[in-house]
Amino acid sequence: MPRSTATIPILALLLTVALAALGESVSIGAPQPGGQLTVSPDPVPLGTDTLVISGSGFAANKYVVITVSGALPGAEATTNGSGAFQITWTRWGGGFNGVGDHWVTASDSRGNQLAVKHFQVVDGDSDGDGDGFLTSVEYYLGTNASKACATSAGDIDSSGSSRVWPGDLYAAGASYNTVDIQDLIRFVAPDRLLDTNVSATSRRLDVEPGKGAFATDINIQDLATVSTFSAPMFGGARAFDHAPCSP
Ligand SMILES: [Ca+2]
Ligand SMILES: [Ca+2]
Ligand SMILES: [Ca+2]
Repeated sequence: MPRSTATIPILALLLTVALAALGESVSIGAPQPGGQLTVSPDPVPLGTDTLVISGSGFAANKYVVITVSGALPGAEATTNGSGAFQITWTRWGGGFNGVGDHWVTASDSRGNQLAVKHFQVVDGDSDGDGDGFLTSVEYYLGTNASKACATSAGDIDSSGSSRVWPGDLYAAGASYNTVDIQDLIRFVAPDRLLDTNVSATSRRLDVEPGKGAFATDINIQDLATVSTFSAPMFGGARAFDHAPCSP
């Protein structure tokens, strides 16, 4: 065999190793530093077909492979100089058609897992805990969509409202775990929030999300809902002045 043909593959191999060492000197055989992933929306309503997947805290200017468990396609992204990326991912075959747990995984080009983010596909049009409010409304309000009755001090927020039952806006004393006149008073005292738009602190009162037919988010409709809504946990009876919610 002529010497020249044997040396070409060896030179090519050496060149490849040298280039790899120059370009990725810290990552040969070792995973990139991992980062944080976020998914929007979170949770994901049933039927959603598009997610915005963002990452931060990864190595700068690196190729990242994105996978969503139980769904296709896989995707790829390249981090910017700050180690962040954002992609819009669209599920093949249409929207998520079942509730349940999923995970977004970011891996490097060698398949090393860098970060994992859990998310849930939820049915926003159901009232899973039977407290009279749809899951989508509970997520909007920030209340627990799988728990109806307060069971501990941790279920009450700093303003005195239930973190688990949207109707229980005043969860103290005789009004704890019940809906009564005290809950309606929250719309006007200690601060008058009726006929205002939501802020970070007043969103909890917007139990009929948004303005509807009115000029402001928190309006007479929200007050009417608190005084008239019925709840599956009470056999469909009106919640106002009903016996307390019992865990
Ligand atoms: Ca609830
Ligand atoms: Ca109450
Ligand atoms: Ca409203």
